[in-house]
Amino acid sequence: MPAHKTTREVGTHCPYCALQCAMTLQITERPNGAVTVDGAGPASPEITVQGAEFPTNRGRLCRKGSTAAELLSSRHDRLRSPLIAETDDEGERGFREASWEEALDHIADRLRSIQAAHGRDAVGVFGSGSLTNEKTYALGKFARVALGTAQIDYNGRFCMSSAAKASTEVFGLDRGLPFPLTDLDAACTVLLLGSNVADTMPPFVQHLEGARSKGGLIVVDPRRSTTAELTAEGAGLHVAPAPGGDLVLLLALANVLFEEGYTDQRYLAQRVSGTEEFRRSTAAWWPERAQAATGVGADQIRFIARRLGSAAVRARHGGDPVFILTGRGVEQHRDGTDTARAAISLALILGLPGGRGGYGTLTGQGNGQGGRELGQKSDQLPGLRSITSPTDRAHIAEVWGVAPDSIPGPGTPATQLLHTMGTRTEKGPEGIRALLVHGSNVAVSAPDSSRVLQNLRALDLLVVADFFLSETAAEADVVLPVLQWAEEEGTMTSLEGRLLRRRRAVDPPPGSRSELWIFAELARRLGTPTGFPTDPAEVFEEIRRATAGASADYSAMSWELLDTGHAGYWPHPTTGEPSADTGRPGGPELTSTGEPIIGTPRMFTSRFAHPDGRAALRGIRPRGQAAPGAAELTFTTGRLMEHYQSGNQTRRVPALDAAHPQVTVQVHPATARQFGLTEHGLAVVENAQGALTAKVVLDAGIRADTIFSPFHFGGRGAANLLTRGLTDPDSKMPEFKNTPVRIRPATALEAAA
Ligand SMILES: Nc1nc2c(c(=O)[nH]1)N[C@H]1C(S)=C(S)[C@@H](COP(=O)(O)OP(=O)(O)OC[C@H]3O[C@@H](n4cnc5c(=O)[nH]c(N)nc54)[C@H](O)[C@@H]3O)O[C@H]1N2
Ligand SMILES: Nc1nc2c(c(=O)[nH]1)N[C@H]1C(S)=C(S)[C@@H](COP(=O)(O)OP(=O)(O)OC[C@H]3O[C@@H](n4cnc5c(=O)[nH]c(N)nc54)[C@H](O)[C@@H]3O)O[C@H]1N2
Ligand code: SF4
Ligand SMILES: [Mo]
Repeated sequence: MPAHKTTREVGTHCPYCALQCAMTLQITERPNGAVTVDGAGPASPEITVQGAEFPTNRGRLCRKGSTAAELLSSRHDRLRSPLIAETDDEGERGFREASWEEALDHIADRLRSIQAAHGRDAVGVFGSGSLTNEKTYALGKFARVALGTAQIDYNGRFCMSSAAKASTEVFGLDRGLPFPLTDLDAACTVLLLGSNVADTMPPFVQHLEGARSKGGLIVVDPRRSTTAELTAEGAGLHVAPAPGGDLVLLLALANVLFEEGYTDQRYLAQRVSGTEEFRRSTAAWWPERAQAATGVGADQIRFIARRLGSAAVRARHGGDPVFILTGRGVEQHRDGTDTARAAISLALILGLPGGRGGYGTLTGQGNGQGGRELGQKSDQLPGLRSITSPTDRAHIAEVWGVAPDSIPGPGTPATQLLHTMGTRTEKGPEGIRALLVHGSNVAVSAPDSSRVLQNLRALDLLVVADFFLSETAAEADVVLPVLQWAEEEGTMTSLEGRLLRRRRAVDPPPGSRSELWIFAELARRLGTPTGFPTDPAEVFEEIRRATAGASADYSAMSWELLDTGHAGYWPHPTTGEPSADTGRPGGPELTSTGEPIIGTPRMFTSRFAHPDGRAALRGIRPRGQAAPGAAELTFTTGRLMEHYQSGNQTRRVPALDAAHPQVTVQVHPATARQFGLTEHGLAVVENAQGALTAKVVLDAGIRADTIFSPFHFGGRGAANLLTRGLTDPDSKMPEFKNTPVRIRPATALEAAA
């Protein structure tokens, strides 16, 4: 007799990227007497996933989303107990299972003694854009209040910091898309720089259909990516500058727009400052000069500028909107902030932001937006508040119930934190001595990963919270098993600044604990008088108070409204400007699926976020870069459709693993001939940092001077063995997309290793 089955449905959002596609989980549970595959814990539910009706994904999911529930089912490699590292008599390192009591006591003891010996800032905390808003907020508070350390930063430093910095400087505020994603549908022209949405957010592509049908999708990428392919057959244009050429390309586009009179003089006079300064800095970049620097033809530069310019002129008279969007391809560079600034400046001189289209950056991680505004960045407090502003500090101190002076100042940005941790000089320890990691696999995803691995091993204490043993967790002194997306409640903020409810759908495996509970337990052991609520709804109430009056204001949002199908876009203040819900004659504005909108779906419609209400342009001058040597190629990195980030989740899904089981290097056929490489043979890519062994994939769509690998693999297949620790001076974002390397066939010995 089969056990009695019950099936129920839970509506939630995908665990992976910032598009946060809506999905329905259908959960079938067999209660009585069923045993799990591995004998540990209750029967695993069968879960199927279906895309749900929602404005951004409209029922569609990518392959990662549709297989996401496989990781919720009981699996042999799911972490089920805290682990403490031990070395046996032969010197072999291993883990033993420990109780929560023992693991947390041990961590608290070690933290206390490390801080007593080396000071409070000797302990670092590393967070993530994968954490819910509630966990992000609690992590920042835990670091500053319970540990009293300034040293907290997160993986969004690798992802969003350049575009965030540029938006903050030019617009006065950073919301990835300052308009709903569905506004793109009406566009006649979209300039998409360094983003491969067709692989990184497949359901997004439907919002490019409008521009494609009008021949207006322009993709800038050194590869003919899946997205660049969307420009074929009259749908638009693909241009392929050499990596690092984007800034000059953008300045050259601006040069043509100024020269040929396409700029919006009225808009600039009323809403923008610094135009003349910006114009002067573009004067040196006439198309022929830019052609020599970027490899994009002067004719193509003029063509793109005229297309943008004439479309913007039509938009001024009620025509279709025009958008300029950037992704990691142009942002993960030493000049990523300047490049994002140039893209925003281009949108401004055309008069686009605030109604006729505009600029947006495509946020990457599931909670990449909430992650960068709720206080885990080294220089930030919740609400996009500044950690150096006395009024911001006072507001947060009041909410936390601590003295303003007790809140530490700015800490060290991620790359520098990881590259100095555990190191010593003659004068003593250089960087932090202990690190707590929540939601990142830095041993794979940080630049110059062999240095990061070496430094992780030199720490006095490494604690990693994860649900699977990542390459980083494998190095830990203590591993803490935590909950996955559908095992806990919370909120996420998507790439369009929209708050979403993430719902608990299944019970977590016994032995794992929520991170909110871990923070509360550690804080108690460290003797912190301040409360750390363990209920996410309670934390959300605190977030509302902490962000009240800040630029990322969540104060009028509530879980009840989100639960009853309201679409909440921040800022949604309790005071000040009325929300779209209450302020519109004729009732609330609705999303394309009929949900009433609360908060601010479109920003900058009447003013920018600087005190004078104007957007702030200024001059941008490329700093110049050394050209690669004669035998060198430019190594750039990025993503495959089937894997997510460091691959710690997707490499465990059989179908995704089978689609891409090992690291590849994409090479132009002419380059392969030049260097003696054969298709599907193994190549060694190397430089002073290290060497990567990868399977060769020939592709005539990539520039001959450039090669590409995904960064989803660890060990000898980690692309970050080659990337350097170079960072953008303004944002401290690392350069993942422009590394000089050499390439050669692997020797028989290397191939066998
Ligand atoms: N499948 C999948 N989807 C994801 C993720 C994932 O890991 N896997 N991660 C999520 C996250 S966190 C992020 S940040 C986003 C990232 O999303 P994207 O920004 O779309 O991702 P990337 O593949 O890193 O880079 C995009 C493109 O930039 C190009 N590129 C490389 N160098 C340059 C350059 O110098 N100039 C220009 N113009 N282009 C260049 C690459 O060839 C690539 O096609 O994706 C999110 N979605
Ligand atoms: N060469 C190269 N390197 C890159 C990039 C690139 O384009 N090229 N892109 C960069 C970018 S944009 C990003 S965003 C980073 C991402 O790289 P990582 O920061 O390494 O991100 P993930 O692989 O998503 O790591 C998340 C880890 O946390 C776990 N996890 C997921 N959710 C939670 C949670 O709620 N709590 C806890 N405790 N753990 C959780 C997962 O199992 C996984 O082990 O990589 C960067 N590195
Ligand atoms: S596009 Fe992103 S959010 Fe949507 S299903 Fe794929 S990974 Fe999930
Ligand atoms: Mo990212």
